[in-house]
Amino acid sequence: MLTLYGRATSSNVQAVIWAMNELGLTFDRRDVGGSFGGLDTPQFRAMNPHGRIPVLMHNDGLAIFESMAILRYLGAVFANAPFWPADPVARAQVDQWAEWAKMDVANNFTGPIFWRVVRTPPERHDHGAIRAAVDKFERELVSAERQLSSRDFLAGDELSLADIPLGHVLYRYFDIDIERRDFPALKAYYQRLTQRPAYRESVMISYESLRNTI
Ligand SMILES: N[C@@H](CCC(=O)N[C@@H](CS)C(=O)NCC(=O)O)C(=O)O
Repeated sequence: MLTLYGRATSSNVQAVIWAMNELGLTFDRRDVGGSFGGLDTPQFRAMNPHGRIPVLMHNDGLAIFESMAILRYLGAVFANAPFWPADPVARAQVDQWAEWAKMDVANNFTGPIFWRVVRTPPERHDHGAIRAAVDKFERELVSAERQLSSRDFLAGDELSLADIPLGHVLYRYFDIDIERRDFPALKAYYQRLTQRPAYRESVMISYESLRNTI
């Protein structure tokens, strides 16, 4: 049995929900974090000492925190190539893009851009900081644009674990009120993602409850 702890509006939770839906897994989800609270209880801290979501509980015994660790665990237990190949060389080719997408794409979006544009009230917007953050983020997207010019997905022609940390931030990137550079291959990739039921139901959900909350 799989139980996921985390509110559905958390981008890191969405990454895990999207992967589980792509893999056709059945799971329960408990709303914690944000306005639901519950991250400071001894029970939650026993699962994640950092008090953050997502946390995945497998078979009421194993609790895993950190979204990328959870994704790799799900890949190892429930998937194979092309999502998460067993062969170490093929897996490394997926993993190098997954690591880059989390560290250099997702981490340069959520706090630096989404929090500043959506979670911060407009009268406190720091337009210079927002522009600098978007420029930095888009410098990373240049690599994605180049990679996606010759294949349908980040690490090949089919969806893999590498697409999760890149793809889950794109809905908000393309939806929020900012000026964006033109990335034709990335835009076409995003359109392909929006055709996937798992992406629509896990990632393309309202973030209005997060507006002006910091
Ligand atoms: N590196 C962690 C980051 C986890 C994280 O920052 N989670 C946020 C939500 S996206 C959180 O727990 N925020 C507190 C809250 O929602 O109350 C991961 O990828 O899982």
